[in-house]
Amino acid sequence: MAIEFWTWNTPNGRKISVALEEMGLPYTVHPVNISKGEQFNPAFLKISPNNRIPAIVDPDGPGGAPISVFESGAILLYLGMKTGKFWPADLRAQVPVMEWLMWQMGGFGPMPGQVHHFLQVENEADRRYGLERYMKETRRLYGVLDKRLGEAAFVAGDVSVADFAILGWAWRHERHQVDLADFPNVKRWYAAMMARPATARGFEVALS
Ligand SMILES: N[C@@H](CCC(=O)N[C@@H](CS)C(=O)NCC(=O)O)C(=O)O
Repeated sequence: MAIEFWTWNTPNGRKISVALEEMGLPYTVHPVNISKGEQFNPAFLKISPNNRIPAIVDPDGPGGAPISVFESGAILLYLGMKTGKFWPADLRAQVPVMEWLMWQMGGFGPMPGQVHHFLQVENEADRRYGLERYMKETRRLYGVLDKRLGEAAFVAGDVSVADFAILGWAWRHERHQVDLADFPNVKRWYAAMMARPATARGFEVALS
């Protein structure tokens, strides 16, 4: 049975459409218009108590009973563990996937997200302060990623759910004003990921 995918056309939403496509899982898109406040609808809050997209409902959850999952990192881990795809079986190989997934969730998302926010601030002093702070940190994170991708083809060696998580935000590099030419290993990885047919479908599917 198809997984219900509650989402909107944002970096955190795209992580999951890419993963669902890459894993070949059937799903139905349920748009949640976050600019109209639909994330506060009681029915959505039941599956996503932090009023954020994305969330999923898997009718074929563990033991054959339905399960809902919120937080994109938890969804990626759930889908990886459920299918055994893009999630290695071996604990040693799982460690870098967890590391880079947590790195994305804790920094490479929250920081460029602040850049997106401060770009819209009208008060010039506030805008300058916020952009200086968060653009600097965003560029530092791109530097960390670039170094890693100079050592490994994908962040955890083979393509994993961690790449899908990071890609969702790298997809918005123009919006947070990062030129990938400054980070050649990220640029190479970005092109390789985007050339994957299932990943491309994950970015093309209508989410809004
Ligand atoms: N840590 C969460 C963040 C999700 C998140 O920030 N979602 C945004 C869209 S990208 C949202 O739903 N915003 C609605 C709101 O702030 O009310 C995750 O990774 O799932």
